[in-house]
Amino acid sequence: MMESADKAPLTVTYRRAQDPDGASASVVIRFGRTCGVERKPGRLEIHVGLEPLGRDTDWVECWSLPDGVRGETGADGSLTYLRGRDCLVGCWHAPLDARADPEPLTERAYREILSGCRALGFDHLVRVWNYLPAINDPVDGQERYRGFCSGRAQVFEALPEYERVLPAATAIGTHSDGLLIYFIATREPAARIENPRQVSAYRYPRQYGPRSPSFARASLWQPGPQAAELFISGTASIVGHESRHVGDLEAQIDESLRNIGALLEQASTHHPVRAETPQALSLLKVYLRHAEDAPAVENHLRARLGHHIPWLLLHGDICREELLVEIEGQYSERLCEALAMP
Ligand code: 3EB
Repeated sequence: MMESADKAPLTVTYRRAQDPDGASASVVIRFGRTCGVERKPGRLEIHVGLEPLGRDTDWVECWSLPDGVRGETGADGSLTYLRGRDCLVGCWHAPLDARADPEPLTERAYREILSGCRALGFDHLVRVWNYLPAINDPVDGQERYRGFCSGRAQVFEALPEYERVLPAATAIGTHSDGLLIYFIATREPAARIENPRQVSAYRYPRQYGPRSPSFARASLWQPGPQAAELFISGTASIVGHESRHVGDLEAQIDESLRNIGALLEQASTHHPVRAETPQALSLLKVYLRHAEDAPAVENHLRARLGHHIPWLLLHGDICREELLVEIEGQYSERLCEALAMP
């Protein structure tokens, strides 16, 4: 018998919007023009304001809790959440003036997210997705992404030993409106993993903004002795702290994949993770600055990764203006299930 702690605490799949198997998901993430969150009985529906790209665009992302459990939903101000046994999924959403500095709203969002997680008994933020419009536009002489980083850093940097509690993250510019942040929080802390090829984002030099981006390159959640969820942050063509291959889409993809490979190698020093190359990932999400690059990206990813890994292509702005593409991923280890297979 498998210990229930070794079951997937959260299974993430990409499905066709019409797939009836998606009906039992606890969290559904939809892509398109609108941005917001809907609370339904036993279910959250998160609308990310990023248009899907590529040959097939009718995908949704489904998250399921183990044993067909739906989870219990709730809301408190701008925060909507779904509570499972081992994890909390939340979504913070509020209108954001596309011409204003996002700093104060971001600070409020993170205060409310951290206090909400604590109040519900899930103290550890392991993975966060941040979406806001016009991320590269200047406001008061500074890129809006930098204001976002300042607001977020004010909350995280006030925590004791904050570098050890930063979540894995993605921050992408939408063509929609509002600040939308969704996240996974757990009862037990996750391990943080940094990339030896890159300066940790929270130590970026000041040339990238007055406050460093508050995120870990990856986080490793181990809900049981034989199970692990590795969340890989949005990963771009950055080596050290510098952007590489400016203007070269395929080289940026390859550099991002090398960075992901380096993270997997780091993660594989933690039992029970066994993956060492990006081909082992269970899912990928690719953000593309220019919609017209989609066919080239699909071809290149197929050449590098084959046909087996599901990926989604989304139209969004990377938070360094010179970068064309960013890739995030997830890797799930289920040692028991894998050994049980013939
Ligand atoms: C980078 O590595 C690229 O601010 O939360 C990637 C993932 C990036 C997350 C964030 C930013 C963030 O700096 C940008």
